[in-house]
Amino acid sequence: MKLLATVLEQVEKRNPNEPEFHQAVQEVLESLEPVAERHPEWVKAGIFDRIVEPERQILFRVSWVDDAGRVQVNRGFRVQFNSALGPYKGGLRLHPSVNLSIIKFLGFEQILKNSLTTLPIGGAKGGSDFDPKGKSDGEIMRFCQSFMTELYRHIGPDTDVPAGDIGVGGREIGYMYGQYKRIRNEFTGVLTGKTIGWGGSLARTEATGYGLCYFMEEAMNAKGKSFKGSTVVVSGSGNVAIYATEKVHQLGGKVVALSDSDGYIHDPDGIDLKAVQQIKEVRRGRIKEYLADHPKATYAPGCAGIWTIPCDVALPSATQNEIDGDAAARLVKNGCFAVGEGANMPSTPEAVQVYLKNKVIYGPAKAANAGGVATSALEMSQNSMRLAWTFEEVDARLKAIMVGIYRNSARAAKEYGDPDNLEKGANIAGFEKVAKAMYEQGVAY
Ligand code: NDP
Ligand code: 2IT
Repeated sequence: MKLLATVLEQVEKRNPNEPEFHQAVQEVLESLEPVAERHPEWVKAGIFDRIVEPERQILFRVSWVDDAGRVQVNRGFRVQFNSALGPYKGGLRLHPSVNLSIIKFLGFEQILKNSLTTLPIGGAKGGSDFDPKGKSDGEIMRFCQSFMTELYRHIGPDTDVPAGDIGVGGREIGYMYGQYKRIRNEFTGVLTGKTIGWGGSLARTEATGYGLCYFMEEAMNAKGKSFKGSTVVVSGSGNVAIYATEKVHQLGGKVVALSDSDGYIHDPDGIDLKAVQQIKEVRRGRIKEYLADHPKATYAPGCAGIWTIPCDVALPSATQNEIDGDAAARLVKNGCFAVGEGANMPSTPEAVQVYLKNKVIYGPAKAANAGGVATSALEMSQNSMRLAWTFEEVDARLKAIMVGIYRNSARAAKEYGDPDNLEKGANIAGFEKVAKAMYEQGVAY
């Protein structure tokens, strides 16, 4: 990096102890060097310096009362990163590991991801270090209400529209929406990922996993490959992993492994998805319970081992940095020819180097998993119109958007002289649109 080295230096200096944020920024800036060379007017207008600094960061106390009557205190976050293209948009993560570095890396990625969808949404992320595991329904509800009692003043259907991420699904969105409505006395599209019947969009639940497969199918077809007949390993067993698995099966592939934060299951006959949905969506149980009525399946504790299972395609769909350089090398050695990122930043920089060196068809997160937020934007459109589209209509739009993201990323990669590098292509294509908007909107003196 020449032109942009000082931007990265400044980010590291200004934001000490934020390794995930540094990682996400560095990966993007490395791709953008040729863009900076081609657009000196963007360098002069400080676009690169401005895009790495959030427009607003909100940190707040979330106190709530547990079932034993004890007062609990968590920390809430909302980072409103960039509003050049539309209202801030991005999910809320509830996980004990949540801190400012993680929310900022996610918010930064979200700017470019949302740009790639072509829909009018800016970038944001939020959440809390609250751990939903083992909490009763009442505790979840009281936490979500307390969280929204502060957050409501910072969001709105034309300002900032949060949604789900790790630990936040239809149940949590419902409790948060109820509290927002109670306080504001308004029924608007302030959150997406709502359930069906009161403003949620059909196909939003499926959208991230389905979109991941639509993107990867397009990328693989361009290289004469496809899901049909392929063996697939998916990590995680949450929203993204479940619906990625469903779509892989519909497209003629076979998912043989899934995981949670305790360990992974391997079922060489192909995962029985209905059983997994019963365990995870209905009982909120652990993936290990799959063994009870699947005697041929095996279970191993720990997350990393899942990448030692031979497969054609890997779809990491749990969390950040779950595939390191060694795991990537092992995947390649076992014949894996494609990696599609359902999770955000699941591959370390070393892993990405292994993919690129070995010509693995690599679908980077901000492109491959954009189907969730794209369908959130379709939910916003339906809420504004006070109309609801059919499942087929939303799914068809989702598919067209994912194919478009692939083509736009491949186009930018080619235009900048690195035709097979979809990571570079996605970064450049996503950035160009935001940079142009920021440039045209000027800078306040
Ligand atoms: P869920 O909460 O539904 O599922 C998360 C899954 O990942 C669970 O199986 C969970 O296991 C596992 N997991 C979470 N944290 C860790 C960890 N630190 N180590 C190992 N396993 C872990 O979340 P989603 O499926 O919604 O999200 C998964 C990924 O996809 C995240 O990276 C998210 O940012 C990304 N994403 C989600 C979108 C969406 O629309 N939901 C859109 C785009 C990206 P356990 O139950 O044991 O915690
Ligand atoms: O990472 C993501 O894109 C999401 N968690 C979905 C965000 C959204 O607003 O639907």
